[in-house]
Amino acid sequence: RRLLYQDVGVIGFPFSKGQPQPGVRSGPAAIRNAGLIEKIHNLERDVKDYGDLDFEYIADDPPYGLIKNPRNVGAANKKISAAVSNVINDNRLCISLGGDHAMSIGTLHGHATARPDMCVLWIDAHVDINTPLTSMTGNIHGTPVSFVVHELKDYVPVLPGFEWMNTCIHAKDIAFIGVRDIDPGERYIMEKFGLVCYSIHDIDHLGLVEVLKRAMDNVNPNRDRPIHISFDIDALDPLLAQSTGTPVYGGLTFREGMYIVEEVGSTGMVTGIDMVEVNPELGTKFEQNVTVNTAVDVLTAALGKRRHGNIPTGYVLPKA
Ligand code: 4U7
Ligand code: MN
Ligand code: MN
Ligand code: MN
Repeated sequence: RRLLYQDVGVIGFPFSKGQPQPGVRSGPAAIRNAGLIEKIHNLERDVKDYGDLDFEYIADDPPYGLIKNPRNVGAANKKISAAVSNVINDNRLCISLGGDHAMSIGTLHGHATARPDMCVLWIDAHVDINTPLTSMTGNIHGTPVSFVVHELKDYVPVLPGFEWMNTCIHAKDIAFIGVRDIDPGERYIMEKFGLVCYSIHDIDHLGLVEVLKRAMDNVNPNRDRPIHISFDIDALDPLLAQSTGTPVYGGLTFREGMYIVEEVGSTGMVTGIDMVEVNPELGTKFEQNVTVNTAVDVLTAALGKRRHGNIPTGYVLPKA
């Protein structure tokens, strides 16, 4: 198989202004402390840690309608976009550690800047396609997809802080998997623009193998496009991921989560992965550990760790 990028770059975005809970800023540190870099290294991949980005705080940031912190979120995403395209232009698969899902405005924009032909698998309990005008919570982490899809350009106002950005993917370039909580405006948008969505119901009905095959046929029919996986930890069942801001019952099992990233990762075409919405300050100590360790397991599985086992290069079977 053709491996597009062998080498890996990890970058942290301790960012929380897309929703109200500050603890999600500790996501990158918790995921690093759980040994991510060493575990990637053990997979015999060259891995470079680009560290964490820091974001300047803009004190004067009144809401735009209901939407909170537009200038902080816009400015942060400008930096995130540049950082991600820099990692990908270094010929490394970019792993972006969050942070809340508002940061994926920047990760998708940066990935598309470096690789305009990329496509997106959005693994989430939610579709995050509210526009700033349909959002009922005013939290930008429920809206990132609306900012990047060309077809939605006329429906998304240019928020203060977002003057720098432009849309970067088509509606047909993204498929959603794991969905089970969708707002009325989002459902309307999904149907109006023909966005592809495989809900938990579809997984129950068709099985995950078929769902994943269909999703890849939708966004990557010739299997020749670079792939961005945006993995919201709340896609997984709250039993595995209680430490997240918006958990929803009845999510993906551990096995389903692992299967998705193993299968997509083994195409060799993944060039960007987001791991978002890990909030190590929510839940009990036990739930925090389970959530963070699961996030690390998802990432290493995407990078080639196999549950059937891996043989290190040069392994020699000891002779008696
Ligand atoms: B996440 C929500 F209303 N749709 O817009 C909203 F239910 O990044 C939830 O997927 C958004 O975790 C969840 O605020 C955002 C809500
Ligand atoms: Mn979500
Ligand atoms: Mn999300
Ligand atoms: Mn969430």
